[in-house]
Amino acid sequence: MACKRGALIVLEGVDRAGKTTQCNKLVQSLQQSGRAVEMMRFPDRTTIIGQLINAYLEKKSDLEDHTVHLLFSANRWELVPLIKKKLEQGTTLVVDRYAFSGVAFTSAKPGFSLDWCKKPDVGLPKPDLVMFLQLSPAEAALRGQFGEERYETSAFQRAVQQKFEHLMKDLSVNWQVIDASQSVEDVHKQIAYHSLNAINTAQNLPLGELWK
Ligand code: NYM
Repeated sequence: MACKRGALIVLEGVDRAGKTTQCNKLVQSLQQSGRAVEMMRFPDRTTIIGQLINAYLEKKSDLEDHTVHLLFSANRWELVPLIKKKLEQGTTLVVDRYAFSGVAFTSAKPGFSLDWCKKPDVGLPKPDLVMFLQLSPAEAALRGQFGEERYETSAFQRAVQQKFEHLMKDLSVNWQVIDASQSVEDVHKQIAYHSLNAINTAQNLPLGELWK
């Protein structure tokens, strides 16, 4: 029989919730326990599509809103062959943002329905676990100023948070909400616990298709 597949684990949340710190810690702890694990992040700014997105986020270029939404999605699709290959080889992937950020950020713009925003990502590899790092706008404000990138204002982040809340009502996705106001170590313990469960469950299940 082929080797057991790895799990697709996603961390989501509004900006400054601690996703990147927690992804790094999770990868490190899984590696230390001898598991095959790698980190990915979206947008992946290293590809040609990713470079277009990067210039847009850094406000070095302007892109029409539908167009940039489709570029974010294309940036995930271009990595699907690699994602599938790694998972099949038994490597667990810890992913910093995925299609949920894609939908939450674009649908927070005027004139975009959640339904339209989901369409381009329908059929992507379905995460075995999506952990949402929950942080109130007030707590996020205590973590310092926003950066200079597009979308980094508290009004927009509040709208994004509401869109994430809609997405989390979808029980076809394995959501776990994590209180990100706790200490880095306490947040990590919960993330590690849910991740180990997901890794154990996923190894005997086929990879699903998102929103299908
Ligand atoms: N973002 C991220 C989107 O608007 N759509 C997407 O599909 C994804 C994956 O890009 N503000 C937004 C959310 C963030 C920014 O920031 C990427 P970072 O710091 O690289 O996670």
